[in-house]
Parts: sequence; C-alpha cells; structure tokens
Amino acid sequence: MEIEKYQIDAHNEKLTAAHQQRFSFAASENAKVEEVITKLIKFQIAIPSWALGTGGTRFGRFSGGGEPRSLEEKIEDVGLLHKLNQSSGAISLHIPWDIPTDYDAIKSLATHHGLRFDAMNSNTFQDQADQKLSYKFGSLQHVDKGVRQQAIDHNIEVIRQGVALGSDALTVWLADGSCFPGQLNFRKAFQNTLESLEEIYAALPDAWKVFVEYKAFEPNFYSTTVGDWGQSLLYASKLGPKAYTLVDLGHHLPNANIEQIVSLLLMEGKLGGFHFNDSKYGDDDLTAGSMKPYQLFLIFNELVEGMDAKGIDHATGLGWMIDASHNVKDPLEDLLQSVEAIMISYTQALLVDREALNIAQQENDVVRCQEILQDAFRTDVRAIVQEARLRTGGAAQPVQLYRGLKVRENLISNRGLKTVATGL
Ligand code: PSV
Ligand code: MN
Repeated sequence: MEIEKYQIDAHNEKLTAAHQQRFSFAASENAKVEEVITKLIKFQIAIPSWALGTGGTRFGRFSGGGEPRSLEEKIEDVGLLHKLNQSSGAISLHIPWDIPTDYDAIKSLATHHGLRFDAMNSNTFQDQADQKLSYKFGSLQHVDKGVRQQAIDHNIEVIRQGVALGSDALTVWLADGSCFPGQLNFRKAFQNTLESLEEIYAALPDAWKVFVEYKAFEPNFYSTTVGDWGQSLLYASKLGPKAYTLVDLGHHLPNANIEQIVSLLLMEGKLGGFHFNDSKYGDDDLTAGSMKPYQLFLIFNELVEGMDAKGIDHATGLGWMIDASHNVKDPLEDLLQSVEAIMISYTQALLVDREALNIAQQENDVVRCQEILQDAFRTDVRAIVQEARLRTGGAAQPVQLYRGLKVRENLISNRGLKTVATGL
C-alpha cells in the first residue's frame, strides 16, 4: 500500500485553520522558530526493521496482523511512516533477519520511498539453523577461538552487505556475559572481545564507523561483557577513531543519569549513536517519551548543548534510531508516536535559552537554572513540529490519517492476518 499526496492534502486542508492559529501563537512566543524548523526538517530518525512486527515477550506473542513478510514489505512500511511524518527517512537492518537477495532492487525500492540505510546490525546473540558453532556461551568473548572467528566473520559479512546497500556504520550489540559468578574470567572475556573487535574494526571501509552498544543485563544476568558506557568507551578508545559508543536508553541500571553519560561521551568525541525507547523497569522497549518525557528532554538538552559545543551537525553527526518493541499497540502507530515524542523533545531542547542558562550556572542560581530548563520543557511545541512536517509534505496528524486511511486494515487484507515479521 502507498499513501498518495492527494490523500495527505485532503487531510491537511481540514486541519489548516486550527493549525495556523496554534502555530502563529507558538511563533509569536519563540524568536528562534524558523531556525528550529530548519533543523527539524533535516532531523531524521531511523526505523529498525525488527520493530515493524509484534515483538512479544518470553511469555507469548499476540500478532497484530498484516506484519511485513519480507525485507521489501519492511521497507514499504517504513515508507508509509516517512510519507506521513517526513522524519523517518532511514531504515536499520538486522542480519541475518534482513539479507537482501537483489541489492539493486532493494536500493531502488528504498530510494523510491525516500529512505537510506542506517547502521547495519549484526546478530551473534542467536544461533541460526545453518550455523556450525553455538553462541550459547558467548560470541566475540568465547573461550574457543573457533566460535570467536565465526562471530568475527559474521560481522565482516554484515559490513560487506552494508557496503552493497550504501550504509556506513555497523552496530555491534553482544549478548555475551555470564549468568553465574565464577562462570567467566572477566579479564579474559574482555581481552577476547577486544581482539575480536579489532579484527572487525580492521575490516571497516574508510568512511565507516562501528558502534559498540552496551547493556547492563539480559540475556545474561550476572555479568555482561559490554555492560555499561565505561566498558563500551574502553573498547571504543582502544579500537580507534572509527569506533564509538552507542547509547540505548533501556540498557542502564535503574535511575542511571543518562543525560550525564551522554554529555561526557560527547565531550570525549565518542558518542556515535542512539537507540530511543522508554522503560519503567528494565529494557522495556516502550514508546519513546511514554514514561519519562522529562528525561528524554534532559537527554536532548545535553545532546544539543554538547553537539553545538563541538560544532557537530545535529542531523548527520550521530546515528539516530528507535529501538522499541510492540506487544499491545499497532507497531506503525507506536513508531509514529515515538518519532513525534523525539521531535518534541528535540524541539524543546532547541528552545532552551542557553545564554541565560550559562549565566545562571555561573552564578550558582539553582532556581533560575531549573526555571530555564522547565520553561522550555513546558512549552507546547507540537504546532512547531507539525509546521515542519507540513512544509515537507507530511500529514498534519499522522496517526489520525493512518487510521482514517485504514492502513492496518489494508495491510491485513494484502498480507493476511497471521503474518509474522522476521526478528524478535
Ligand atoms: C538488544 O537489547 C538491542 O537493544 C540491540 O540493539 C539489538 O540489536 C536489538 O535490541 C534488537 O534485538
Ligand atoms: Mn538497542
């Protein structure tokens, strides 16, 4: 299914008057509004190919119907999102879930939908049917060089596939670790992992980056070999200038100060990419901004401050991606909500009066500091985000139009009710 321009125009027309009123008010309140809109138009958030179907939990999975059955259909789904919000212009693939059969055809399908290929993700956390050696006790950390080599070769193969698609980054997330005290020699596990990553790093093409994603726990519950930002930064620093840390919001221990982590990684020039989601307890993979919108804003506040301090282009300097899972919502509606929440937080961070904040910080005026941040956070910026979307041909209200056009019903009638997307 494709959404046609006339359908978007008809939807927008009905909402124009109300929008104009809200936008004029927002513009009258914010002198920087045009500058902000230019940034919003450039800012694109990649959609993970594995989040287009129902995720499920270890207790079960309730299919929503009409899930994409192939890489082509996944690209079509991201195309639908991008058509509606004009802010999802990239897809991130996970190998071997998404191996293309015809690279040129896949590339031109993506181009047709206005999409580029974001970071490629390797998978050494599951065993595949045709795999010789098992990852039950780890992959790049494994005590057996044979297993490590198999995982290294897989990552190099993923780079090769990414090159064929025009991607320029590899994300390595390892489930490696241990479930019980004494199971693993931490130092040897780290050294094996580093040696393995060095081999992968050596295979990176010139303009490529590798992102080392950390996670505190799960599926290993005693130790994780890339368990936190410190360990990831150690690997990234030892590997070299093409290696960076990737922050997934759900991969921290409870109450971690993620905004401070982000600030310091940026200061060190080692923050490479982001996986957005939200959580209450662990790696819940919920819709971005659905639980802790203030935290999302504070993270963006540090991102904007840190990127500006280093002259980093907001849109292209880092890899921006959603990494969520959908158990009870329509995945496409959920992704539209996540993108909207991210754009709102980014806009609010752009509105922070940095000059005033610097002065207040310098004067230890704690009350004023809080007022400045919360003034931005409490600003209703939805009309500004909507204006940016409208100027690029998107829908005034993406979820509303998605429902109005009966997109899910259409997908179910084309693909069937009991389809299962590849992935988690
Ligand atoms: C692991 O929890 C993770 O966040 C990694 O990014 C994976 O690649 C992704 O989820 C999908 O399983
Ligand atoms: Mn992730």
